[in-house]
Amino acid sequence: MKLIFTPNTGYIHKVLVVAYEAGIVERLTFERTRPFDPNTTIWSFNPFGKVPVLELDNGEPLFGGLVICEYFNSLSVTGVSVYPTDEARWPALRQMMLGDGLFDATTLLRVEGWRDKAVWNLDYMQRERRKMINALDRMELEAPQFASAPFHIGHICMAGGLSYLGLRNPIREYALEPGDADFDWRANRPHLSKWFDAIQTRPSMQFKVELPEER
Ligand SMILES: N[C@@H](CCC(=O)N[C@@H](CS)C(=O)NCC(=O)O)C(=O)O
Repeated sequence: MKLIFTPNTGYIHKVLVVAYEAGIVERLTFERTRPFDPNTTIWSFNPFGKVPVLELDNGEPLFGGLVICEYFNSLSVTGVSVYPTDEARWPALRQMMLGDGLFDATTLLRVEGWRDKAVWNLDYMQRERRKMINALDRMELEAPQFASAPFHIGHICMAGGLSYLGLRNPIREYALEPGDADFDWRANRPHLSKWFDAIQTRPSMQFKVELPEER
């Protein structure tokens, strides 16, 4: 199986974390692509032009990071499933969407900001910014309970969203509101910060794929 994605130092890719937890990393090959490069190959696999994509051994693609996570989990040889089936399931899935929604809003805000500032769609950017802040605040609210559940897809997606925000911070970069130039998601979110730091020790969180740069 081939995972087509954009490896970024410092970014926790949810699909890689699930692959590691499932013990199936050896079954994967990796290909780097950048979805916004004009010569990206991604469109031939995914009608939406997004990474990540998984090309199965029969040539069929799976796209949508969350679908790839479920697929990897279904192949687990470690006995680990990151999808709880008991009462932890719905909080886990809610937190999955919090993390993935944070990632999506961060990328959408970032991409809008690539346009010339004179033609920024400020209403749209404010909406994405609001989603990011709301997701972070909701995570902070729920964070005191994170440690009591077994490690799950919600934790993985939230770690992914937060690590992306560590890498690219469009709130700080575009400074739409007073104070944004110093924006730090950790400020006033002590429970979330503590939890995020604590899970970094997990081997699956540290797993990285090093690929040569595209030429
Ligand atoms: N939540 C989605 C996020 C995918 C996503 O937005 N990937 C970005 C990474 S930059 C992308 O490929 N964007 C290209 C585009 O929006 O056209 C998933 O996990 O599949």
